[in-house]
Amino acid sequence: MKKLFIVVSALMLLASCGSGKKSENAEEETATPAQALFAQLDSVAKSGRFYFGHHDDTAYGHDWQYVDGNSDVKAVTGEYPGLMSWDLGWIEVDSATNLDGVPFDFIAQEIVKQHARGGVNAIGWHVINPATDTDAWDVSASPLHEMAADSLLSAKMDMWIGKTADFIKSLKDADGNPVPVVFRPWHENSGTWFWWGTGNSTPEEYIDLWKRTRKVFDEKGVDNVLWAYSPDKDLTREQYFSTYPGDEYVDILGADIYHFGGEKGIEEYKARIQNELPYVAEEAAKRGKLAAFTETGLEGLPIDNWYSEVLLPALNDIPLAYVCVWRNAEKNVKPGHFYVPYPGHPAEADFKKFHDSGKALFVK
Ligand code: BMA
Repeated sequence: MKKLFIVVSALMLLASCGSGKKSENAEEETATPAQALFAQLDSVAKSGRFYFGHHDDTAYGHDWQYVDGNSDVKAVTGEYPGLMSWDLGWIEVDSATNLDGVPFDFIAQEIVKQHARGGVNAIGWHVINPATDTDAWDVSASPLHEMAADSLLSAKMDMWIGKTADFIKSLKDADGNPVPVVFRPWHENSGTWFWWGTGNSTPEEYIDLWKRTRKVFDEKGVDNVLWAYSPDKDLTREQYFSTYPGDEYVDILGADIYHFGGEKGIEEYKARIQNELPYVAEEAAKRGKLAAFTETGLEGLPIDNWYSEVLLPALNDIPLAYVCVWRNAEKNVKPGHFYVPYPGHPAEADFKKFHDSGKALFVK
């Protein structure tokens, strides 16, 4: 779905849409790729539907890896997910593959293919701790406490951010036009498990990290990005906004909320959604932004009708641009770590029902 030349509405231009550049002539304007993606997501959310998303969808599945055109979602429903999510972790150290073994050139190709199908791509980044060079989960050192005063660390961070910026900027369709993507850095910061999260950064340091990220992207002229902010679960509105970078830095207000505890955890999961996503959607609307359920899922799908009887009712018509579940790791690599059913799994029929509900968008 190419929307490079669509006329955008004045309302849409109220949003910062990636580059923060606003139009003087809002009525008759050629949309930037980021604005076109914003409009695409906005119209879906306003129609009461959402793009269904799946992480690493075409890279590997429950019992396959790197088979051209394969997708567990497609194997079950006949269509690819409307949104594909990818991760740039390890691009910062010039690795050819990301932290889960997915080659960056494969990710770039799949992003272009998904865009050509009329689908959407979202990019996250599990960044290595720059103080220890280990991984994103290493909270033994808190580089953000040092960043402002440590010019070497600061330069290293900027260089790493620059590598993600270069990758995103390089995404072009077959005609050489930029492919717009959702970029969702510094996610789940309200949790304590990442080095940029609570306990390892003050709200000011976290917000400075967003400003730093944006500055590097802007200096490199990257404008094919919608920026997504996505803290975790169990947050009051005040807590959610205590680390919010600001309307000029964010296009999509998200939240990561998983279902834990199988059958017994259903009510807790629904309550967690109802406690957070309605105000996220309300604030997004008020600010001219989009809302999204940026990460969710039930690992191993022990509830056969989870998609139509737990997830869908829990969303309860909250206007969301997309709802993204996590990856289907290959069974020999990480057994039981999957979030959509594969052919033969007992949740298959229900996932088809979810697909046919008309609420969740998939692409051919
Ligand atoms: C986690 C798990 C890990 C993976 C990480 C980053 O939720 O899926 O196996 O390495 O995300 O993708």
